[in-house]
Amino acid sequence: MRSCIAVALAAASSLAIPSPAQAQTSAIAHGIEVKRGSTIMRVTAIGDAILRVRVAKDGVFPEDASWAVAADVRARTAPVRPTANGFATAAMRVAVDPATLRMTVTDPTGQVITSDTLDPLTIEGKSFTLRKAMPQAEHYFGLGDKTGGLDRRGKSFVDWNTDAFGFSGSDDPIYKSIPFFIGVGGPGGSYGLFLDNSWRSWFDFGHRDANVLAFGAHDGPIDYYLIAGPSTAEVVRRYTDLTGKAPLQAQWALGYQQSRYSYMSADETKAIAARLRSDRIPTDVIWLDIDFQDRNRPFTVNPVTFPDLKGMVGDLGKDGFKVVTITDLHVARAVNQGYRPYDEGAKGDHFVHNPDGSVYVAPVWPGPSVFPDFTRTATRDWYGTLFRKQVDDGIAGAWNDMNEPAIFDTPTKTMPLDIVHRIDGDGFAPRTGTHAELHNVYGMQNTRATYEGLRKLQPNERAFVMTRASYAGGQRYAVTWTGDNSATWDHLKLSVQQIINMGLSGFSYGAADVSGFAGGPSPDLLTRWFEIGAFYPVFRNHSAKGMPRVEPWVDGPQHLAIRRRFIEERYRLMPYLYGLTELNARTGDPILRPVFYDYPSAMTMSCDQSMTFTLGKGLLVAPPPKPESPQAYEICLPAGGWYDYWTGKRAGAAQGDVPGPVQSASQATGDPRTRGDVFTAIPRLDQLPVFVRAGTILPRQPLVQSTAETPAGPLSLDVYPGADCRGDLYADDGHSTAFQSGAFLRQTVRCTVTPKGLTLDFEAPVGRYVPWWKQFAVTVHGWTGASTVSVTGRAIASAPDPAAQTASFTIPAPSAATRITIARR
Ligand code: NBV
Repeated sequence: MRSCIAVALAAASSLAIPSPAQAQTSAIAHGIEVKRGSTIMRVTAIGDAILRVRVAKDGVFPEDASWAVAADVRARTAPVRPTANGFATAAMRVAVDPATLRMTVTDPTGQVITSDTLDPLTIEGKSFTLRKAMPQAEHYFGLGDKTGGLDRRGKSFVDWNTDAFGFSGSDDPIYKSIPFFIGVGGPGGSYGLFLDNSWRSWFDFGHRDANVLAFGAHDGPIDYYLIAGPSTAEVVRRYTDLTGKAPLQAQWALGYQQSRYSYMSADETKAIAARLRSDRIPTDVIWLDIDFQDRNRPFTVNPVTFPDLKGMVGDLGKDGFKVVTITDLHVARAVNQGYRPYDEGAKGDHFVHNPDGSVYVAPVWPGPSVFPDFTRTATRDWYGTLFRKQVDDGIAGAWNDMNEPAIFDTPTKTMPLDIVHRIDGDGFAPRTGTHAELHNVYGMQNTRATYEGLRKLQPNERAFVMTRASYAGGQRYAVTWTGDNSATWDHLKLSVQQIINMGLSGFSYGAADVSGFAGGPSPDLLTRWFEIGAFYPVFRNHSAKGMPRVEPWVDGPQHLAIRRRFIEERYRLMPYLYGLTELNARTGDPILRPVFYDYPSAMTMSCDQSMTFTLGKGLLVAPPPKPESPQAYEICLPAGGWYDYWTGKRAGAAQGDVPGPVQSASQATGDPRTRGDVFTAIPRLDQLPVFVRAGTILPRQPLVQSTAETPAGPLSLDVYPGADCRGDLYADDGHSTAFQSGAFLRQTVRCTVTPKGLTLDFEAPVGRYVPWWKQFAVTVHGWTGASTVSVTGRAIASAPDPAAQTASFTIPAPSAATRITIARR
């Protein structure tokens, strides 16, 4: 039952909303409802730190439905306590001025998390605009895959999935629509805002009006979520509680991946594979682009150029390669030609329609094509079955391209807005919707059909899908890449910024074509791209037809040696990387992150950090912010202490180490453990500065040529002493879903600096999976002098290396809680 908790006469009125005679606030279950004329605003708590805000423009709320937020999540609630003009949860206080609908959200101490402007809402016909204040100190991140640099402040963006071949660093919109951003640096800490609206939407971060953050959509529901932090990490974790975690990928998805538009024949594909192996370039995946198909028809294979796809895939599999093939969503309109996707689709009425009821036909790669109605459950289920042959042929994953959807020979590059889709499920009553409503979710539903189809066909295997277009929540189905970038230094930089922002927007498995898709990279650019790409969550080399070749060997042995060294390093880091993906699947923490994610103080450090990123909390990668320039640049290391990844020695002015490309220490004021550190680095093409947080225990493995190979020898554990010192080991079979029922191993290792040296505590492993490692090769960094190492009181041999400043020893992998002490002699 509703109780009226405040009634106010609307003395003041915004220009935008017609002034009502009366405005009224009522307490409802888990929130409040505010009526102002014919507008009703409902704010409810679906968690202590997550609010849902819905506005009925004309007194009637649209259906409670979402492509992004599952019904059971939308149904969540949190306890609230009514207040004079709103309510409070354990983490937020909400106040709404009934006269203007102006909402202010504060933390329990009264610090403003976010507040509306004085005229918070304008409704014009079917479109709406919402406005929030933009504190001076606040910066904005997220929005998925956008150009325009790391920080969104001062810029405006549109969400409308667009095939953007050759996009520039300022083109907008491009392929994806993720209407979610994070405000960082405001008085109440970081917060997130997700506008759950699939229509064409837009966000303006002080572009039009420097103090106003405005966003809106051309139609559709006013339905948004406010997510409190106060840390950025808490916002991202909560956002992925809301829209779903990315599922754990197979381990091979983390290996090096070789692609080209296109490897034209089985012979060429095998030759590429052979060269990768003979040149000792560790590789896991080879990709087949559209030319492996018969006349560009999805779900076919060219019988002349790929006469025995299954045989080829089997042979490559024996050599440790997986094969991923492209499957565009369009279906060739091949009437009476025995083409199953068309015949079945037409019979089952699975294609989208023109307003007059006829099937919509438009040109794409196969010529005249028809388009599955992916927003309809029955069509997704049918589409998923089409992957049976690929699965039988041993294809490891699917690549969904062109799913904005891209259409040829039309200025809009996509379907007309009045094309008719059918929708059902996800809270939607069965009904039709126009392309204007469903454009931005069409690609996501394409990946959903593919992912669910693959999961049904192989219920015990994880499913790998790569997509170009998507919408918020699409991370549940597919990994993604940034589309048709270009072989320029600007694009190399942009790729890092795109992947960072995608990771903050739920899409933790980001990739960009290494080399740039369009144009040919200089040898130096390609080498740098390999170096940085080796730290991307998904590492794929890909380039366009007619462009110069960009496989690792194309520029001769010196460049190849550098490129190979970085690919190898990625494989050594596989246990760490795989641990990060597993962490991501549980928490939503991105694999590749902005530095401020784990180190908020980095926001105020002086360096240009527009290309710096962390891989998990433990590794910080600092490429030159002007990657084409030979000029010296500054690297900021947040407080806490760091080691140089390559030399293993303490990095920092205070320690006097000047490792690797870091030529001179400068500007360090005070103790770097508390204030952070600034270095001057001189770029060298063969080196990339990488640092390890003091307090990291980094697992690494012996080199393999693919993840299919079992590493020979012990797992390395490099201990970099420091505060909160720990390492997390994770292993499972790398491909099946058995980990979900306990077939995994998780083991935490901690280290503590003691007056005599160090203790290393292995917790007992959890889970029933038996990993490949039998021993740990432990290296303690920053160690000088001889040491006595004992395992649960029993002395074992250790080897000090004064030059490297390490102490090393090897132990059997403990199967129970074990303490190791390392004492100075
Ligand atoms: O399938 C061909 C390409 C593909 O290689 C690329 O990665 C996609 O982004 N595809 C676009 C279609 C046409 C590109 C000009």
